[in-house]
Amino acid sequence: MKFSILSAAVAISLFESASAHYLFNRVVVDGVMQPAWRYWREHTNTFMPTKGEEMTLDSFRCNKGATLNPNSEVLTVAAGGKIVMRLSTSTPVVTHPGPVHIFMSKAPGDVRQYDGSGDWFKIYQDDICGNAADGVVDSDWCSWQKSDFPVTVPAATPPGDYLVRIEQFGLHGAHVSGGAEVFFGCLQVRVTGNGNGTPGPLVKIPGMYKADSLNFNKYGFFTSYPQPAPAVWDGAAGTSNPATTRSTTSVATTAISTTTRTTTRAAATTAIITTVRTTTRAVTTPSATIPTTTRAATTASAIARTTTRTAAAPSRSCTRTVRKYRRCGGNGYKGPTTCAAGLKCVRLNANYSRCL
Ligand SMILES: [Cu+2]
Repeated sequence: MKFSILSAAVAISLFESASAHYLFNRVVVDGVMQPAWRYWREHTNTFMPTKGEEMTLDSFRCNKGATLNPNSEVLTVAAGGKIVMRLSTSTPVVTHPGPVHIFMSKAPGDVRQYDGSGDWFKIYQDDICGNAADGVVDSDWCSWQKSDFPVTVPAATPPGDYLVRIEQFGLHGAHVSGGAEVFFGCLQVRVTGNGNGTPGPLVKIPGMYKADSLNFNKYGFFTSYPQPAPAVWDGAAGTSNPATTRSTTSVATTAISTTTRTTTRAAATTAIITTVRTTTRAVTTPSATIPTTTRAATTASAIARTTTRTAAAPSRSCTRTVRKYRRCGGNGYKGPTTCAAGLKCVRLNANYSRCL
C-alpha cells in the first residue's frame, strides 16, 4: 500500500518540476505584512532556484543581483524577540519538499553596507514534522505549504547589525547530483539588548556547501533527513568549527532502537556515492517537547555518517539536458531547453513545454 503511494508521488513530481517556485521578500511585524522587499536585501533572481556550482559563488549569500543599498531599511528586533519572514504574495507557499534553515551574520557596522563575507551561524532548522515512521512523504516536511517562517533571535545574540538569511531546499531533483534547488534571501536586522553569547559553529558563504552537498534521494524509503552542517547555535557558548564536515556524534544515554541503512546511488555523472548511516535514538525524551536551544545537549541522538566516494566525479559540463517529462520551455522559463538524447521538447501551451 505504502509502496504504491510512493510510486504515485514519484509520478506526480515528474510533472510538477519547475512550475511552482517561490521567493522570500516579505516580513510580518506585529501581525502586519510589510510591503514587498521592505527590510530585505533586494535581489534580481525572482523566484528562480539556485543549484549545484552556483552554491559556491558569492551570490549564494543574498542571491543574484543583491546590491548594497544605503536607502534600504533595517528591521529592529530585541534579542529574544521574533522575526516572521513570509513568501511573496505571488508565490505564497512552499511547494517543494525540503528543510528550512535560518542563519545570521554580524556586520562590522551598518548592515546596509555589509556584503555577508564574514562569519555565519545557524539559528534555526527544520525538516520532518509529520509522522515519518511509515516513510516520509512531501507533506511530512515542516515547511510544506507554509508561507510564514517565524524565528526567535537567540536571547544571547550580541547587539548590532546582522544579515538574517533564510534558505529552503527543493529536494525533488536532488537524487541527481547537484540537482537540489535552493530558495533564499537576506533580511537586514538590527539586534538590540545586551546579549553576550558567542555564536557558533561559524561558516562562510560560499564555502558552507559544495555543488553536491545537498544530494539526497527522496524517492526511497526514509524516516529522517540528515541535516547538513553547521549545527544550530545552542544560544550559549560558541563551539569549535566543524563547518566542512557532515559528521556529528553525540552520546546516547538510553538508545532503544538502531537502524542501519545503506544506500547506493548512481548520480547523473559517473560518480557513485555510497552512504552508510547509523542512527541511534533514545525515545525517552521525545525531541518535540524539548526547546531548540537545549536540544543538542539533552536529546540522546547520535548520528554517525560516513561518505565514501568510490569514483571521482568528472568535471561537470555547463550544458544541462532536461530529462523525460521535465519542463524545457514556455513563457518565463529560464532553465535548460535541450532534452536528453532521444527526447523532443514538446509544446503543451504557451507557458509550458516538456521533454517527451
Ligand atoms: Cu523547482
